[in-house]
Amino acid sequence: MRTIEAIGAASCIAGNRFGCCGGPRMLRHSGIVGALARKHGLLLNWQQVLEPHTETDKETALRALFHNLSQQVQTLVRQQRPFVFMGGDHACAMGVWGGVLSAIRQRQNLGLIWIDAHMDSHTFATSGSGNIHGMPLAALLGQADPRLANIYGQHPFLDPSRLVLIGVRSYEKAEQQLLKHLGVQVYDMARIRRSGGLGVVLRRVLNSMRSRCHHYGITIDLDGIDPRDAPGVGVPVVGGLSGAVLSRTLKGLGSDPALVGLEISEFNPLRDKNHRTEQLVEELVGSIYGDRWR
Ligand SMILES: [Mn+2]
Repeated sequence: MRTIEAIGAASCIAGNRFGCCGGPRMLRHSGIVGALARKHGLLLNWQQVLEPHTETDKETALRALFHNLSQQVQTLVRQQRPFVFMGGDHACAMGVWGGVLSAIRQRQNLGLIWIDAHMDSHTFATSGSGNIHGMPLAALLGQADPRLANIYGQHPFLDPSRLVLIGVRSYEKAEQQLLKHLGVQVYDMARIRRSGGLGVVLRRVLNSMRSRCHHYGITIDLDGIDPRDAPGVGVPVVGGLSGAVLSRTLKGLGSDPALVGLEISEFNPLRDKNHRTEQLVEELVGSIYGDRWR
């Protein structure tokens, strides 16, 4: 049996729909707990699940939440304890990966695999909706406008050459231009098909991470996966990644000491169908960190 640190943030105030704050509760209290132990040999050691203080204004609440989240993450990374973080909406990535970057303090050494239907690279200046969960990558890359930079806080920035997006199929011109300008690798669905499929692409990206980075992390926005496999998300987009191929390809990755942690975001239990998304979360966490992968 293996034990992994679990952290969570029940925060959905940066999105356009409420419901994804139920994610951590699900992973902590549902049948997943038993299934992870029984089927995958995995126990989750839960830390306190954070919540935003919504009596203040939203941006102040998020800044404080991400600061606290970053502190939790930094402690784990410094102690070399790999973690699974359960969101919450994807804005939480600012606290999670900002925390990892603060802990390792060598920005050139962190690689990040960003699985998502969207580019999440807006700022307040370019976003039509103002939804902050569409902005975490701009902040992590050091491309924020002053309002967004204030939410991100004093964290170091991600090196764009060590970031790879996979599963992208819904974005706006300003986001695409920003990532292109920075030279970020983007595997949209067409490029994934041209390159031999998700399994081939993921293995190639993982090999590149291992050879070029001392540490790397994975963030899975569940909307990157096809809505047939993961219907329980806030912003579903058809034509996405196969949940089965994703969990099969990531199997056993948790035994790689270079993997600092895993973020799973945007799970909305209220929109799930027949527990499909819930089971996929179990499969992903179990196959990455469980001990039954040989
Ligand atoms: Mn996202």
